[in-house]
Amino acid sequence: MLNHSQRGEFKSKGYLKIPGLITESTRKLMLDQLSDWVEESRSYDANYGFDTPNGKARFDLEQSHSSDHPRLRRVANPVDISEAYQSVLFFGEMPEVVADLIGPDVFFHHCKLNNKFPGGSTRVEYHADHPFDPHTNDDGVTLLLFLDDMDEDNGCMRIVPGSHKERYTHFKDGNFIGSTDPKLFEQFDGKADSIIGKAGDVCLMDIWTLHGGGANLSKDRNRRMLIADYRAADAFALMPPAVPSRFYRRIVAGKATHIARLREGTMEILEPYPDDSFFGLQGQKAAGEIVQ
Ligand SMILES: O=C(O)CCC(=O)C(=O)O
Repeated sequence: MLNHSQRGEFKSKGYLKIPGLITESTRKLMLDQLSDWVEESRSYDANYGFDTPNGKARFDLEQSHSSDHPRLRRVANPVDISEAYQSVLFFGEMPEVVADLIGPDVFFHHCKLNNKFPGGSTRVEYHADHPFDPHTNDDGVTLLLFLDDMDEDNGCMRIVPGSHKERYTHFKDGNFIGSTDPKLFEQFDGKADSIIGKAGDVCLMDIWTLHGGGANLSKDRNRRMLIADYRAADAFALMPPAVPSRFYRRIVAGKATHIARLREGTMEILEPYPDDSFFGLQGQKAAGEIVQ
């Protein structure tokens, strides 16, 4: 599906945008499902849905969440509970474009649905994805599927081009902090590209590429995005997955192998973090938590 120049762009910039990769009817199915989850969240006042492989909450609520103003900011592994999400991520164009970059043999690692509400405070600090889930090799892609039009006004992703060729610690004082050093954020902001796109577009990102995203400052525009992590089939985890899916290591292109390929180098290894939420790890409390 991808041509030589698209693959070259991915290699040099660490990311690649592809317009219009899902149909309007598929997008509607995914959004209808999400609306049901948002409705359901009205009856909770703290993170919930502990039926996950590691017992951490599937549904993550922003601090300002209430039954009148539901603020479901993230669903971990929607594929585990929705066929609409399974068909998008396991079949057709998504695995195909990923296999063009890291294939032929690819497995699904995990996914999450980020939901930035208009006027919400949720933001994402600069980080790379590989440090969360280190493997024996780093042939991996994070796929971002836009469920809404996105720009700076509603908190689009910001990606630092070329950063996949560099390495930044995600540790501070010996602890994994889920982001790079906050002192560097301004510098990254000066270099980052705003990933502006239309609903249905996709952005493919190297798992070492630094990225983040501001809050949704708009009055009335949702910013809903599905994020899926895929790895080469010969990459084997160095520790349990941070957000385990019941479909972890499902082959989506090519075939499985039991032979690990190793990349020479060094790698920071985190302890599994107790926080139920990625946002908690980055210092943003969830509903029902006490702000110190
Ligand atoms: O939703 C965003 O703006 C960024 C998402 C992200 O990088 C993440 O959740 O790991």
